[in-house]
Amino acid sequence: MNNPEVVMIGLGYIGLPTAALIASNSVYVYGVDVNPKVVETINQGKVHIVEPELDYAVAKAVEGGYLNASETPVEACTYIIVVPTPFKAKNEPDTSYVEAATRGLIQLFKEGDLYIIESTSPVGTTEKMMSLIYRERPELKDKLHIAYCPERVLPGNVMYELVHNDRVIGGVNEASTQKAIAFYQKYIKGALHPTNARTAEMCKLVENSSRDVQIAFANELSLICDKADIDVWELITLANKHPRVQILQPGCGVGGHCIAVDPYFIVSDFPMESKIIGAAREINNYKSFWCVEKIENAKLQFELRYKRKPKTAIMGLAFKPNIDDLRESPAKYIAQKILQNAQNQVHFIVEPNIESYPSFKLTDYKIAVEQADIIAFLVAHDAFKTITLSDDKVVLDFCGILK
Ligand code: SAJ
Repeated sequence: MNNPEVVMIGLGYIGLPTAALIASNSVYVYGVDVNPKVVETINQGKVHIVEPELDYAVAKAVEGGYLNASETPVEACTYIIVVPTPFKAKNEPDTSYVEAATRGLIQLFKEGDLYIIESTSPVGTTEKMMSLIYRERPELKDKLHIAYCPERVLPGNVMYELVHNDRVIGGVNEASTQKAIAFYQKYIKGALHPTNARTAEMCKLVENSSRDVQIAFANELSLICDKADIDVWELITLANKHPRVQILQPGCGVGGHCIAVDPYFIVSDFPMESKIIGAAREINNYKSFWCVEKIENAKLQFELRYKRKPKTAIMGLAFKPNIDDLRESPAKYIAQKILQNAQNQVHFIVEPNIESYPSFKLTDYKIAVEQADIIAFLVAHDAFKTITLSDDKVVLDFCGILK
């Protein structure tokens, strides 16, 4: 097979679905990942991540010869970087994976190529990578197309949203923006909105930070209502009857590797200005501690009242309802804290969306609910909505499952 049209660096939750989408248009995509197991799995036409319809898309693309994977890149015309941008200590963003991926491409670039970063990045990253490229390849200055194009797909609905969501396309100059739009419009039905690289980088961060602030407002209400002896779920339902009020739902904290992380990209670069954004992160993190306290307090009250230690059911470990993803999950954190303080009491850990998990012995939710004295709902899984609870149970509902 001749040289690929597209090289996709990073074959994870976003990179692999994006590679499969492009390949499904009979475009040869050469995927690159540092993990040899990921490379091997994909070359077998299989997937290493759970995402509806992805397995079929990857199998078809690999079988058709439009997708293969390797640990090192080759020459192409379009290069897309979709590697993680994790955090170092003290919430400092780490763009070393983006830089390493870019360095691995520098000798492959030729005039007219398109270089895109999709990874969530601090503002200015794309311009930094441009300087890096032109320092090493001065003869290519202003002859490459360079853009930042964030994605906003929802885990669990990626294959649909990749095609139908609007996208923001931020070139380092007008020609780069237009070149990136011409590329994406071959695969994407959503509108493509042109802007510059810095605005596109900030747009991604602002989308998730705005949601984090909204969730923090709901979580703060839940703390206030607990003190005010008001049902926060009823309160929010009533407030949302207002035509222009849309308060989100309190939870046991904010999980996932996006909403709980992206706001720190802004706070770390603009610490003096980002007061609400920083405070929202603190509130959402504090909510998980607060849930641990409420559960421990309920256990103590039970023992004082019934002169015996309670059996406690912890309902849900995933980072959000109806998924099996426990990465950065507040519920998982709460369960771990409760078990650390177990004092040989009985605890039932429930997660209906997974079979097993290394650090927890899981119990079926029906058994847990029947045998436990205290039932703490952390995640509003649909499976829990059929549960009927006898009056003798002590119920803590941190996720509105009972409303
Ligand atoms: N949560 C609440 N209350 C709510 C809504 C959510 O407590 O009312 C919690 C969830 O339980 C979860 C966390 O917030 O722990 C995040 O869940 P989510 O569904 O809000 O978001 P993600 O992380 O699955 O996906 C988000 C989406 N961004 C926005 O909705 C602005 C998605 O579009 C992004 O592409 C994704 O982050 C990402 O990868 O950036």
